[in-house]
Amino acid sequence: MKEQLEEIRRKAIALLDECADIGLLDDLRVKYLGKKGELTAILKQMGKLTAEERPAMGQLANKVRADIEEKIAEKSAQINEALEEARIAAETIDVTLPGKKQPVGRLHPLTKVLDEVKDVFLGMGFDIVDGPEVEYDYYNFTALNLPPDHPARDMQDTFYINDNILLRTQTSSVQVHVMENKKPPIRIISPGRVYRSDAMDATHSPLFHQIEGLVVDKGVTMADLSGTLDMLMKRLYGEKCEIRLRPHHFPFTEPSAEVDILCFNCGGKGCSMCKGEGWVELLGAGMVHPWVLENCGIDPEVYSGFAFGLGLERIVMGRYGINDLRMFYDNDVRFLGQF
Ligand code: 2NM
Repeated sequence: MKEQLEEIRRKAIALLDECADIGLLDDLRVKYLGKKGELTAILKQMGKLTAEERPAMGQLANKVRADIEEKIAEKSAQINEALEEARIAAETIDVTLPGKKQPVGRLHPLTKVLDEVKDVFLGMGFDIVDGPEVEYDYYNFTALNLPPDHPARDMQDTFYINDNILLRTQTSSVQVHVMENKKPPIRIISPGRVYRSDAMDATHSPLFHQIEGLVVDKGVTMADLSGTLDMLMKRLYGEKCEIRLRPHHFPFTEPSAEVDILCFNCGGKGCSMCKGEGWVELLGAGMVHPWVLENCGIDPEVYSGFAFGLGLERIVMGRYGINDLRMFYDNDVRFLGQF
């Protein structure tokens, strides 16, 4: 038995010495010291010994167990230390290396110019109002004095969801909601996405952005409209910018006007940009039609208002000399990075 015990110690220590893996170390612990291990198996045979032999053999068995345990502890410490060293080595950062360049994003040109326009109107005491892009036919057309047979309602131009629900074609619908729900004075702009059933090309897109404005109060006149737009254009295009109103027709305003600005390229002399005109058409405007006010529960005998609508894309294209609308929606960073 003495030989058996010493053989176990010799083999165990030899194997442990070679061991470099924490899982293997545990396997060895079980193999030698576990309940079904080799040492336990020997100890079970102690009963066969004489009473004289037993104490010495017991002592030896305990010594063998202690030696193996000590070796396991020593090996375990060694292996853990090596693991820790490897981990630290793997995590080492060379702080002297140059950093990785993080590309910085920027605002989309449409967002940039819209922010400027919002600033101008906030400065004049306007509120900025949002509304639904999916709208009832009533708010998009009927309340705005577009009778059921009006050509602008044609299926060709409008995305209909069903007979009386559609994707808004203008943000005037938002202004109808505001006039229904709020008593004058009203001073708002409603910027946002609008939808028209057009094929995409350099100057058309089924989705684009409008900024519509509305002022309703006692004694509002065409002079207020003209002054407001003049201020907007001077802020957007510089102090030298001038506007001009030409008579036009819209169903929702009376009188109505198209608004031009003095060509910022040639200053009015006539060039390729303004096609020799000296003026560039930029937006539509007018005095809110009395029937529209009435539709919204505002008494046209007491109140009057002006309204205007401008296309954001067109302003941005003019500002930066962009000649293809599609570039706004391509998400090409070579384009977007220029603004
Ligand atoms: C335009 C041109 C002229 C307009 C009218 C209204 C409302 F709701 F007050 F009737 N909002 N916007 C309007 C007027 C829009 O876009 C070219």
